[in-house]
Amino acid sequence: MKNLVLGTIGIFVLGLMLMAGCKPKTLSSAVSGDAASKTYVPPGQYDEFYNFVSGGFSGQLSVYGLPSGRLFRVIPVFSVDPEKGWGYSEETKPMLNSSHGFIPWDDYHHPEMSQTNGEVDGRWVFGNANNTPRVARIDLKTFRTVEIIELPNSGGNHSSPFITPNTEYVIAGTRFSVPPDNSNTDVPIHTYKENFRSYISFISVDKETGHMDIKFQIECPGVNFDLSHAGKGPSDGWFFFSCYNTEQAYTLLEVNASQRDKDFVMAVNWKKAEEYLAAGKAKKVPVRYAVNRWDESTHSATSEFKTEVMVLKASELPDMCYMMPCPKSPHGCDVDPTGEYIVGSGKLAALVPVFSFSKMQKAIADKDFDGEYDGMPILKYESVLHGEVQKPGLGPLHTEFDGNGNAYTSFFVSSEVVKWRLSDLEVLDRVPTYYSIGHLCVPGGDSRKPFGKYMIAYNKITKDRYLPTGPELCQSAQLYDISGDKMQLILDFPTIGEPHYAQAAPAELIMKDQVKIFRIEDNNHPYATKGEKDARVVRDGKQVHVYMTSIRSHFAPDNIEGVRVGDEVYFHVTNLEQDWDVPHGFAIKGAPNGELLIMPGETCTLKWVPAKVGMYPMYCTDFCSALHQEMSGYVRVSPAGSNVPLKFHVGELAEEAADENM
Ligand code: K7E
Ligand code: CUA
Repeated sequence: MKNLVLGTIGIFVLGLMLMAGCKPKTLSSAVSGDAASKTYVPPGQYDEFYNFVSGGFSGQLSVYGLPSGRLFRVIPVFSVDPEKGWGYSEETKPMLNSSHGFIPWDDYHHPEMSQTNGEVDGRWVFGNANNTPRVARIDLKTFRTVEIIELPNSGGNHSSPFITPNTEYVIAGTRFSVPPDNSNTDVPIHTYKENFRSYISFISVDKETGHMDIKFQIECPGVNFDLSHAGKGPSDGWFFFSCYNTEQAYTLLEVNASQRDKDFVMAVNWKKAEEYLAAGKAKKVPVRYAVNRWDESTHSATSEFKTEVMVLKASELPDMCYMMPCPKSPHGCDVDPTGEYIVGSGKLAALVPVFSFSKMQKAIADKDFDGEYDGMPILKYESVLHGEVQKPGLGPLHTEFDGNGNAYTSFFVSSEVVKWRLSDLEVLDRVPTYYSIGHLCVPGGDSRKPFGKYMIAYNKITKDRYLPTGPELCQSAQLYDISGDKMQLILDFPTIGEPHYAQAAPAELIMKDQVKIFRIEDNNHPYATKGEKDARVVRDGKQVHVYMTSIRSHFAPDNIEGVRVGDEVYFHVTNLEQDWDVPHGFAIKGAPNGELLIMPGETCTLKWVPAKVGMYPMYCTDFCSALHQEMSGYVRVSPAGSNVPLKFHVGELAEEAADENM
């Protein structure tokens, strides 16, 4: 008992350190010498890299240039964005559907770019929703979220969305175990061991369309999967997951899930899992989850609900899952570019263990086991260990690689990045971060072929770094040049939301297939208006459909009368422009949602139910031309039951409209 109490106090102290992080004593900027020239990108010139940074609790993905740190775009993913009408226009609403209804927010932690042959291919960025478990796919042709798939049997989709070397699968491991969806979920929380399970979802990705589908899930005992990475090269066909709370605690986890000296990295042979699936070893389980897809031919999203999933049980199927002991409450789980080394980062460990894939294979062949965990063999720690990085720093979280045999590990508690060599585990260099770094990113740093050159630290705390902004301060990114032996801090810039993971890739790779306009001939939106002569207003009972066009610098129609209080008015606005960078916006007074921001050749719909009689100006919200301020119009709203006839026009003056019902 005494030991437990003392141990508990120790953990509390460490916990406090973890919470606060440590701030280096000196407050100097630590930027030296030629830093400015290394990050200066002259006006009019392009950056060398795109940097995709998750926004954490903002639910968004932000796009920066490196080395300048310039912000180019914020992409709504698990969020609504009135600036772009995302989640407000009728077309985008289905993207945020789930079995819990419309969910306008989530917590986005990990961007992961698609790969071909283990190399970043620049097609898609995936992302995880940590709260209501979902995985998103963002298309880098349009920088839009084009698919969101929900995950059944899951709680807290944190170990996600990491991918296999040919983007065969995106995987998603549950952080919070829960009773399976089709079981009795109304059970006492203290029955955790008996009733709670963790799941890993293998989401297949169609090579052509990118469409995601849950191919199968693996059911495991109730632990917390934290992070993961796929094997590559020799370890292709395997997946590695850090798991904490192997104590299976369900309350005061900071103490109760920190009891064991070692938790695990779980190694999953997914090729074996595929064999079991093909051999009919999976159980078909009833569930309900949403698959939301954006279709750029109709410029609209649809939601579909799926009702079953195939489940493989880890405890019942041999040779599929193995546990590698890993000190202590591991967070990051990173595989080096050769695929031989797997780095576990125990948040409470004073060292960084590096596992060897070839030793792991040998240990499996020799049945070099140390008991089992719920039916899964535990491999002997010494047998699978390549070695330990000694005295690296405090609170290791994540590791990235430069492709030259070096690893870079972030240390939250000691606020630093440590560079070490994979072969002999020697520490080569360390640099402070300002402050409390979480993830870090080297361009291509989790792929088979890192692009190297830079390392970016993503920091949780920025006290005293920038002009203060009240109680909440920004988080930050810091850019280091890693082309030499020593890491050099060259820039720091604030981020949107809280950055967790990030990815970066050379600009040419991302620029090559980008869409500039949508061809109006290819617009298959059911309410598209392809020329001004087709602009019209159609009443269908209480519904009023406005087939509207926009082109510099007017809407057609721009005068509408005969709308009544309580009508459901749908403005289907087609942007007729066929020029790059000429969106038009649309807004109407009193509309309780966002604007529309319509790209050239696209159709977007704003729904509006006028509640009061009145004259409602509408206008273009994007400064599109010299006569942008003229791009406006009126909708006259009459009382419910009024007999003002439905009328619409553009450019027609009173003397021409002699039959007017005034
Ligand atoms: Cu921020 Cu990857 Cu959610 Cu570590 S996690 S920091
Ligand atoms: Cu169109 Cu401003």
